[in-house]
Amino acid sequence: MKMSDRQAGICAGWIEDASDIVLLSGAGLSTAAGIPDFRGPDGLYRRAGIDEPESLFDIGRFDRDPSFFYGFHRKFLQLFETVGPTFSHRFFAALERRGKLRSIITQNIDALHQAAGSSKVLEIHGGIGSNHCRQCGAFFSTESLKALMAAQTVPRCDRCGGLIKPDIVFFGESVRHLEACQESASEADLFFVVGSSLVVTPAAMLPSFCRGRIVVVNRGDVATTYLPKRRVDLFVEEDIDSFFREVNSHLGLAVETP
Ligand code: CNA
Repeated sequence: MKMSDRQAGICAGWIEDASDIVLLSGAGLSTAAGIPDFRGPDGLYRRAGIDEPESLFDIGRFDRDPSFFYGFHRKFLQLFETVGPTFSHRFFAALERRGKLRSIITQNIDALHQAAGSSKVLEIHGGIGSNHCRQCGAFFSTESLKALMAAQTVPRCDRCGGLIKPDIVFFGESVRHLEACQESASEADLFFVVGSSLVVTPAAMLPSFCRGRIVVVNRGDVATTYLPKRRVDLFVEEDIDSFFREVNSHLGLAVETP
């Protein structure tokens, strides 16, 4: 029997026992949907030749030179025209329907958990679904932002000429829902970290609030600064969708097909 099959059996047993499951998801959960991650071997930064990923999402840099960010965001939004939730997004939505899930804390900005049917989602880094003018605060849907981007290199507010920014949390801005995320993590009896290198704080600190079991599913380096290896009950270095398909072969949840 493969090690990951044995781990899937153990994990399924823990899910059966649990009633307050929390998921902390990262970019690795969405790579199978076709959205590259930031730090994996085929990640977005490496592809774009960007050595310092933080510079792309640095709020000071954005205000000084928004064309740097928008050059990237244009390509990023194009990606979203063709993507949909993965098996694992749909698996966690099925856990919510089963009444097992306390919350999903996602570092992702792609709204694929909601597209899969999850409602208990805390977007700690915001999302691409809404945008606001930095000057007058006017709201812009992603569709209206795209229309402005079609005509301008850097989209400007049609009321005041201010700079429009997607509601993604940039480095230098405060994260969202931090208190609710910490509370969820502290009440979890089973905490999953899935597809995250755990290098971005404060999200990387959240597992340390958990008093229950911790399962990490990630193929690639996971920082141990805030989550020491000894604190992880199960470390699965396997493809995320393959692993949760195997877990579900034990649980038999009705995972909706897209
Ligand atoms: P990260 O630092 O890019 O780490 C992702 C991890 O997932 C890496 O260790 C990969 O090796 C691993 N991984 C990738 N694919 C798989 C797979 N199929 N099976 C197993 N492991 C896999 O991403 P984090 O989320 O930790 O970093 C935090 C940033 C990245 C957040 O602020 C996100 O907003 C941001 N981000 C989000 C998206 C998105 O919304 N989909 C995409 C790219 C980056």
